Order: sequence, then structure tokens, then C-alpha cells
Amino acid sequence: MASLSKKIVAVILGGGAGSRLYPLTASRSKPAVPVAGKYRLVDIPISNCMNSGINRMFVLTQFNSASLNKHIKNTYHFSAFSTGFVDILAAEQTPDNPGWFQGTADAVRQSLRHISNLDFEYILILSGDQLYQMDFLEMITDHLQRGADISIATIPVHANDATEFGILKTDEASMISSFVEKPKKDVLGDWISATSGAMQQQGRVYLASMGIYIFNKSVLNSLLKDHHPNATDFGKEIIPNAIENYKVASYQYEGYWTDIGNIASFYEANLALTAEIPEFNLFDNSNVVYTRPRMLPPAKISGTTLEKTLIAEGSIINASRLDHCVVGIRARIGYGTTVVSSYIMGNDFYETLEVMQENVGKGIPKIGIGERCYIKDAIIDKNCRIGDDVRINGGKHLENTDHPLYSVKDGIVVVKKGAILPNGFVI
Ligand code: ADQ
Ligand code: ADP
Repeated sequence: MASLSKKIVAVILGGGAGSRLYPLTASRSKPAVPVAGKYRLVDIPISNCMNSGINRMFVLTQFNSASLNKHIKNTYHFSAFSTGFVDILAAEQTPDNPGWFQGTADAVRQSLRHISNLDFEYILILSGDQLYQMDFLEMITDHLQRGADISIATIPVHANDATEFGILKTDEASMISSFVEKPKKDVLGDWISATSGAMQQQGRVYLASMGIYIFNKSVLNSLLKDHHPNATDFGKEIIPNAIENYKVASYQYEGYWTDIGNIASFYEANLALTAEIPEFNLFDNSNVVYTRPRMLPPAKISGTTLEKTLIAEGSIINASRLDHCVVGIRARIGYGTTVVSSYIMGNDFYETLEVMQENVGKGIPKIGIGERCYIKDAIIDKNCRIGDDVRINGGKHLENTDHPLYSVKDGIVVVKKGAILPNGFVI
């Protein structure tokens, strides 16, 4: 097995020009978005690779933010005896290419000249915005056993979700026979598959592409460079074309997997971690989710009623009640405050008592969340200063808006990174 993992290079698609996670991506690249209190989005695919023995990874991103660089540099060290690395490849201007990656296939094509120098046989292409734990060596073993040119990880989904994904059908040997990217509702009837009994009971009868691909090196090269040199997207162009000329296998997966590419799904996936037995298991000896070691003190909590809440290290919590919350590193929440169904990302630094005093004198709230606040259905980005008696009552009654200090998307209030909400502010 060890030698098989050495034949693989992983490419993590770190996000397009898209704004689906705005405002979390207003000042950082998508892979650097904080998730689950102490991780970054990019830690999920990287950890899956490392847990599968794959240790050569490229992260493709539109812009190389300082926070992404710092996180990767400070987290993923490999010893001199290892071939491992995590390299960031940012879109770059070249004489024949004026700007950004035009789509997923274009991103991989433009990066091939850096990747091709390496010795490998298979390329594993991963999305940067999904929450799941998967052993990629099982997938590559299946790929080899079936003599496939390309393998796509697939998962049964419900009709409500099917229009968001690439949907496919397979033959008796689980080879993909047809593929449609994000089909319209009215044609879904043509795309039903015979999924397992358990999946059928949940109404999950459409086989969706998880956007996780294994390509034989030569196949990827000829598809991207020779046959479709202008194609920009895997789901829309490369995959539907490939099934006609290559052996494309479906590797079916039925474990927990969720796309966290927009604010609503990002929020849901974070809050789902507060369940008694979450489907995404952070408490797993054999599937560690790696992140940057920070040497923070233990969380300090006083007088707080806690219900289904995750609290990251370094936090100082004096709130009255936290109910269904994920509270990130170095968070500070003051006396008398109640937070319900929210993700508080925490802070990048501590303020000294003197600085706090000085700021309060100038009318600037302390870093963190003040006293007697009520916060519900919200995401509070890092380094916010929320004063006393602030009320954020998220929910479907709020319209989508973009205010300088916060955005509302699908009823979820996202307070922007570093925003200052003065005492008594109401959303
Ligand atoms: P989507 O998720 O809608 O569908 P896309 O927006 O292309 O596809 O994103 C795939 C991944 O690539 C995401 O992680 C995204 O951030 C990243 N990405 C997008 N454009 C990029 C760019 N220009 N440079 C770098 N990274 C970029 C895809 C497939 C579907 C499949 C779903 C599963 O097309 O068939 O069902 O993924 O989630
Ligand atoms: P983000 O989480 O939004 O991507 P960064 O990773 O860029 O943010 O910032 C995190 C780092 O920045 C922290 O490790 C911290 O050292 C530093 N930092 C940011 N703001 C401050 C500040 N005002 N004072 C001291 N350090 C800061």
C-alpha cells in the first residue's frame, strides 16, 4: 500500500472567483476560512490525504492570501526523510494567460507545468469545500482493480439536492454510462439509479458526483492539453466528454459527506458538530484532522449554562448561556450574554487589560462579545468587537442584505471579520 500512495499526487481546488462564501472570503482565500472552531477548510482534504498515506499535495487558489500561506507553512512540515509537501499554487499571469483560473479544469491545466515535474502515475483531484472523511487508498485500489482511466467518487442524493450536483448513471459493472452537470428539476426522472435499500428508504436515488476524481496521468494530460484545450470546467465539459472515450468508473460512497460551499451549508455543517454523535467525527483516533498547533491555554468558563456546545482552547467565557454553538479559539464572551445556534470564530490575539481599558475609554468595545448580548442564528467572523447589549436575532424573517458590518444570507447573520458593533446595536 505504501508504494501505491507514492504514485499519487493530490490537487486540492481551493476556490474560484466565486462569492458563495462571501463575506467570509472578503479578505482571505477560501481554503483559509476557519471551520469547526480551530481548523481551516483546507485542513479537511489535506488530513484525508495524510490519513490515506498521500503526502504530496498542491492547493490551487485564486489568490495567495497571507493567512493561507502562514497556515500551510506553520502546519504541514515533513521531515527530511519524507517526500511530503503541501504547496500553494496561485493563479498567475503568464504571457499566454492574462489572469485567473477560468474554472476547475483550467486551474489544473495551468498548474500542470508545476505538477508534471514530479514522478507520479495518478492524480487525485479534490474540492476544497467539503466536510467528510474518506480513505483515498480504497478508491485508488478500486480504480486499479477495475482498470479504469478515470474514477469519480459518487454518493446517492435526494431529489432536493440532485439539481446542485453532477448526476450520473452506471452500467452493471459500475462504469459511468451517462453524466449531466446540475440537471434541471423537470428532467430528473430520467436520472434515477438503483441505489441500496437503505439509500432508497431515504429517497436518495440519484447518483451524484462528489467532485473527487482520480485520473491516470496520461489521460488527464491528453484530455486537458490535446482534446479539450479550451475546456474550463470538469463537471460541465471534461467529465461528460470523457465518458465517451475512456473507462470512467463510479466509486460509490455512503458515508457522511457534505458540500460546504455556501453560507447556509457552511453554517449547518458547523452546527451539526454539536450533535450528541456528529456524523463528522472529530473524536477519531485513526482519522485525525490536522491543523496548526497553537500552544493555547485551556478554555476558562464561569457561570455559563452550556447545551451542545463546542469550545475551542484559549477561550474566556462568562456568558449566561450557550446553546448549540461552536466557539472558536481565543473567543471572549461577557457576563449575561446568551448565544444560540451560532458559530463564533474567535480571535487571532488577546488584548491586554490596559488596551481594553484604553479602548473602552475611546468608546471601542473590547475584542470579542460584550455583556448582556443576545445572539441567535449567526456567524461571527474573527476579531469582531461586539459591545454590550447588542442584539442579533437571525432567522428567516431577515432579508438578504449586505451592510458594511454584516451580511444576511438565508436568514443567517454573518458579522464581518474585525467588525465593530457598538453598545446596543440591533440586527
Ligand atoms: P461545484 O461544486 O458546483 O460542482 P465548482 O464550483 O466547479 O463546482 O467547484 C469545485 C471545487 O473547485 C470547489 O472546491 C471550488 O471552490 C473549486 N474551484 C472552482 N473554480 C475554481 C478555480 N477557478 N480555481 C480553483 N478552484 C476552483 C462540482 C462538480 C459537480 C459535483 C460537485 C460536488 O462540477 O459535478 O457534483 O462538485 O460538490
Ligand atoms: P484569518 O483567520 O482571518 O485568515 P490571519 O490568519 O491572517 O487571519 O491572522 C491570524 C494571525 O494574525 C494570528 O496568528 C495573529 O498572530 C495575527 N494577528 C492578526 N491581527 C492581529 C492583531 N491585531 N494583533 C496581533 N496579532 C494579530
